[in-house]
Amino acid sequence: MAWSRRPPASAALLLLSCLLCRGVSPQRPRVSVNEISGFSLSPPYFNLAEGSAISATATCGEDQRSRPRSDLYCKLVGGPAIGVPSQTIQGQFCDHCNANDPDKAHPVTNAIDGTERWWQSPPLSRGLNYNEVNVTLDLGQLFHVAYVIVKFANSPRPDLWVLERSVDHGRTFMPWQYFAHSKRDCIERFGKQPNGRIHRDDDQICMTEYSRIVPLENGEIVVSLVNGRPGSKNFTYAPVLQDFTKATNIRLRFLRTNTLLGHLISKAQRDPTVTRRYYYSIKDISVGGRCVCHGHAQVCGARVPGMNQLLCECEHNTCGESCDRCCPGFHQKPWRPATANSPNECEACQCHSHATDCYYDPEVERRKASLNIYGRYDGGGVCVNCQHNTAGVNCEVCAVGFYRPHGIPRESPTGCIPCRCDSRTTVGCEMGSGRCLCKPQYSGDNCERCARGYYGYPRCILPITTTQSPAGSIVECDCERRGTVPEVCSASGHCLCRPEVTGGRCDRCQPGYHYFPYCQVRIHALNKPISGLIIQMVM
Ligand SMILES: [Ca+2]
Repeated sequence: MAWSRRPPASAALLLLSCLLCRGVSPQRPRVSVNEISGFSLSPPYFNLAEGSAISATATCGEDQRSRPRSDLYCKLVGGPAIGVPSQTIQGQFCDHCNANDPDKAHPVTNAIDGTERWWQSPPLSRGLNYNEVNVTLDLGQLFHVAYVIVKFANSPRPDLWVLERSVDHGRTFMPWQYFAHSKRDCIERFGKQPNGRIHRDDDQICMTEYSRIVPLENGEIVVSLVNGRPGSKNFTYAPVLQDFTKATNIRLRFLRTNTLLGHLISKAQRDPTVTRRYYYSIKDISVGGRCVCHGHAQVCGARVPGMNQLLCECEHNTCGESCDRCCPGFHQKPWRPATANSPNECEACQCHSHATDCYYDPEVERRKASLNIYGRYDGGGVCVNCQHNTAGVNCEVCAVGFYRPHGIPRESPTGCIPCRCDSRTTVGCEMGSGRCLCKPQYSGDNCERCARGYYGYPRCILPITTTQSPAGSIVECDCERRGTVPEVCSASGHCLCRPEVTGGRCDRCQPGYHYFPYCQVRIHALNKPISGLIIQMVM
């Protein structure tokens, strides 16, 4: 994993040193320098390719079902001065790929093995469809990628291809950068101006300089995804660039091999002596990147035993593999990435030692209904699963049926004790005093009688239905409640009407009053064209 195990290419070192040089003198070691930008923390860069899984859609010496086969290929130009005769055909240096022979196998894992061995695609003599071959790196988790360096082997660099990324573990891919030999291809194939200036952090550019035929072997392509972009000097303030550099998978989507005489390919494309010289080969892929920790970790590398995964060592009370959420119990404020100006720490909720977790509710914050650990109503933390018979946003009150006597601190785990009230007539009791709190239909110190307007203790119902009462002992009355005074009816069962209402059930207006249940004196309706119907009362 460390650079020291496998020294990177000179270009990689140069890029890496540029990435790390901010605030670091050139004499300092170039490895494992954690970047701290103000309050924002970042883990060091390393070569992500070494720990990734790699696959190719086609490989020389293997058929489409990965069974060994023999494929003849030749180098594009030149032959060995001293060559084995069988390897020279018409002056060309030729050889076979075969997955069965360790010396002639070119599996795609060779592209990240740190040795001189290389991956090779089937020559086009096996089929022109092998112009289109994908090599995909599965990084296993989300990383920020700063650069990709591809070193080719015994073939030129590709003529036409796209570097792509996925942020959803390979379900979908999007372009990162386009490469074409001709400017015309940039426009016609990709709809991009060739070698255009980068204006935005997420511009997908098309470059022509990396598709030249020379060098014929051992060419390199260096793709910097951070340097040269507007946000590169201020990465922690550049959310677009942060998003642009994220990837879980990287795909090299090759579309056309380079050819020595590109304009003759159409004539020669059926000629195997020509097309067996056209293929892709990759000696090494390096991917400079680091964990996505959102500014909340300086270290990323703690591997979960048995799992090929790197984890941010999150600080600032953040949790998750990329410190992308607040830890349980720290949701007083919403999660935010750290910036140079503020660590944006996750803040503990005030649950008075009665809960271990909480969630953030913006509506609670707006109402200033959540107390923070500093005693201020700031933030929107809502405690969940309050213990010890407590309840409330901050577990600050006792649950229904319990009360906390005067003088007992909120934090006391035994502070909330049961009310001494009849649950049939009460809704609990008062905090502090323990005095019983009656349900609406009851009143009295011990809720031992009906409230005003209710009848028939202990049922204490509203008098809304008419029943014949043979004994006359239970008084219920049938009144139109919109027309009565709050008491509804008298003890003898007569409906008590509002002054402007009449009728046995108080269900109509007195003479001279209109529109039950409003029963106004008189109403003029004026139809105005703009404001619509306006009702004007004339008293
Ligand atoms: Ca290699």
